[in-house]
Amino acid sequence: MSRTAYRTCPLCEALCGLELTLDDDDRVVGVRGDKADPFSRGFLCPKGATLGRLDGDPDRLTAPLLREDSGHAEIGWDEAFATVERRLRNIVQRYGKDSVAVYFGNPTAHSVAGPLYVGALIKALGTRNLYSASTADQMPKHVSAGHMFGDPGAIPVPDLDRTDHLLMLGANPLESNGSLCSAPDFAGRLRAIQARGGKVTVVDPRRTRTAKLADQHVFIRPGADAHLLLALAHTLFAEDLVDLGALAGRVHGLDDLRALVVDFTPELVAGVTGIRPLQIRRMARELAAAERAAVYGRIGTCTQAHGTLASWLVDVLNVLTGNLDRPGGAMFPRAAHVPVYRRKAPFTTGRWRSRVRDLPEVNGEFPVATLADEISTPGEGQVRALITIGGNPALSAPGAARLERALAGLEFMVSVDPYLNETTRHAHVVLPPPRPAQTPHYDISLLGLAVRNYARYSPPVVPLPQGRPGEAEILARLALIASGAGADADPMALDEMVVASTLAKAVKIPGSPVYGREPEELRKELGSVEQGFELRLDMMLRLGPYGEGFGADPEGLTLARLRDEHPHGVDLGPLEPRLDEVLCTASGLVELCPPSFAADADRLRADLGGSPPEGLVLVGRRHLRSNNSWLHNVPELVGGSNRCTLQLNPSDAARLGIGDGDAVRVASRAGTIHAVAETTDSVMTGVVSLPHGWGHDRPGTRLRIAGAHAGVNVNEVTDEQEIDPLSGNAVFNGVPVTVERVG
Ligand SMILES: Nc1nc2c(c(=O)[nH]1)N[C@H]1C(S)=C(S)[C@@H](COP(=O)(O)OP(=O)(O)OC[C@H]3O[C@@H](n4cnc5c(=O)[nH]c(N)nc54)[C@H](O)[C@@H]3O)O[C@H]1N2
Ligand SMILES: Nc1nc2c(c(=O)[nH]1)N[C@H]1C(S)=C(S)[C@@H](COP(=O)(O)OP(=O)(O)OC[C@H]3O[C@@H](n4cnc5c(=O)[nH]c(N)nc54)[C@H](O)[C@@H]3O)O[C@H]1N2
Ligand code: SF4
Ligand SMILES: [Mo]
Repeated sequence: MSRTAYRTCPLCEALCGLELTLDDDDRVVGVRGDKADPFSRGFLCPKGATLGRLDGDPDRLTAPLLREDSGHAEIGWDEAFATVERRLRNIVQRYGKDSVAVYFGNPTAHSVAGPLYVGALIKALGTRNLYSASTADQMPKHVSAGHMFGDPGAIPVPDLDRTDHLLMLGANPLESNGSLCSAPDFAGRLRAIQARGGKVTVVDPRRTRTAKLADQHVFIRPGADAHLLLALAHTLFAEDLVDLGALAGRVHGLDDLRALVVDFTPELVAGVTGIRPLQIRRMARELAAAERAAVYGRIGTCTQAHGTLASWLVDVLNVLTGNLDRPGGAMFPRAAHVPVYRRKAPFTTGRWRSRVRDLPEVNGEFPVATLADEISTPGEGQVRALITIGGNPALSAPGAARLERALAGLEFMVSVDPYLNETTRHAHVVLPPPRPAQTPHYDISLLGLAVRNYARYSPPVVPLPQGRPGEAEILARLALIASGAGADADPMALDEMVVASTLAKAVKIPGSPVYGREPEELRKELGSVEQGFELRLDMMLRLGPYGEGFGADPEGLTLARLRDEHPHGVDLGPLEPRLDEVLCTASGLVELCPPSFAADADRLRADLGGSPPEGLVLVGRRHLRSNNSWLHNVPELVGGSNRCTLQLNPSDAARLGIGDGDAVRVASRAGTIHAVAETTDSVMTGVVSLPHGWGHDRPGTRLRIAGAHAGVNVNEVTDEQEIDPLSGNAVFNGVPVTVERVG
């Protein structure tokens, strides 16, 4: 007898509801879109459709591993935690707290465990050596939001379902399914813009599937988005098209901005962007003329040399056209688990600096681009041990070959990861989280980025076997080890501590639903739970904007109500203007021209002048059936269009004597790799493209399918010495390379 169960897809930011079919042995034998989910309404992509294959992957680790001379061998959970405790304590005693680094990767943003426990682990370790995939991804957007709105988490999303005009830069949602903008069936939502008479414009050095769907595609030279956006702002001022609308009186720095953009004429940036001045003017006029418009930039605008400036200027345009915080413009979603009464201290960076390259801390992190430096440079404060959680930096970080060598030299490494892969093969202890079917789901990191206010909680579909910890428990136990409480401490103790301290704060904040109440009494109302994360999630939902407020609104959300009354999720309505809830700059205004950004614009001027740069530059690309480095072990998802080829324009190929299918050598300052050429006019001249997440030919891994479709690691040619200075973000796009035919 088969049964049906429901959960959210954990694989990307689209948050699709899934309907799973399970057989008698609790294997996932079928996956369909959950038609009753009010947000995704049955939408599903090929990755979600094969979640059963991933869930049942025979290469998935089921027990902890210990690295021995002969390779990795299985050990018991107690022994694994005891080993971690012993070896970490030893290293901290000898070298101090900063000798232990933490790196957490992309899947931690898709779990309950990551957002709830990684912070506690870092606090308990007391280390400043914190690294994550954020500095290979969206850190520029956090810095932009931090300086403009005061809160690095206040990232506006395009109100896709109501806009009439979408200007999209460096995003390819038809392959990625969207990012920093959760919108299941992104393509359907773009078509709906067109169906209601609106316009979609895509700016990308490649003619992507998204560009083909769009009404207009504009090729841009990689890394030149900030130049383009400044010229668009220039045109708005020059043609008297600036109209702040309801934002008038709520922004600071308009005059500084006007002064900054005054010489960035469309003519001036035409060479560096590769876009004709007339085209730029037309784009600015259309943006200003649209009833409701939104500008949206994603990874192509972040992982480049001017990532922060480009991210900032996207929202500058939203402000200048009066589209920030209004329906159909760029809006701030309201997540059900984030209290709106809490005020954050205004954002700042550089509170401490990295040891080797003297780079500023951003959001409490150092750039992943300097992790290899900190591990391999001797001296006081050198990193000797590393904890990775849901990350594969051996493939995903810039300058990856150097980082891999550094990983191999660590005294101790522990990885929380379901696979023995290119990174975790270096770990002395691997702690595997259970399969998705055994894992609860609530999108703590992503619901604040959804294009409708929405919430969904999925309990585990299959119970955990006796003695097997969930990922929340694994991370809680690591945090307790780091705090000195020991490998045997009750993991729930951590959650009780967090709940007690959150409630103690909440009762003191006027405006909170529990202002003036007794924390102990509130704790009692939460009752008893089986697992600590439930306690915390329940508390967060109750204190949140739709919450039951510990009695303040008896109809409001609790974890039990979300789980039992809304098993397919609950629609909490369209996005609403809420700038006042969000803003926490020192001035209380939107900072339109933060001084550090204006100063960084000098680097843009250095790029200007004369003829466009010669030589080839490298950009990335994503394929629909990929997910960074870790879905290549699912047979249905490799092959076909999902191939690790070097795409180049036929005119460049002819000039270099390269034919389609030829073997080529791609070289940069950082390294050299070999790939197969694929000629296509979908990439502009002067640009070549390789996807990331490949290079599965390392010894000592357990990835049978991926190993047979190895590909090459593009990050052996991306350069860890090049970063966006304001955010420390890696530069994956616009990397200067040479390409030659071999053989
Ligand atoms: N050249 C180039 N490089 C890039 C990019 C690019 O566009 N071009 N993109 C960058 C971006 S945007 C990102 S986000 C990074 C990603 O960088 P990473 O997060 O470092 O890499 P992933 O490939 O996502 O690796 C995810 C890891 O998590 C493990 N995992 C899977 N599920 C779970 C789980 O439930 N729990 C735990 N604990 N682990 C799990 C997988 O086995 C894998 O080891 O890569 C970056 N690197
Ligand atoms: N199928 C699939 N989906 C994914 C992932 C995956 O690996 N595979 N990864 C997930 C992750 S971690 C993330 S962060 C998101 C990313 O989601 P998206 O941002 O939509 O990612 P991409 O598809 O890489 O699109 C980036 C686009 O930027 C273009 N580009 C490169 N350089 C520049 C530039 O200088 N300027 C401009 N304007 N464009 C440029 C590239 O050609 C590419 O088309 O996707 C997520 N979803
Ligand atoms: S679009 Fe993303 S969330 Fe939806 S099914 Fe595909 S991978 Fe899962
Ligand atoms: Mo990402």
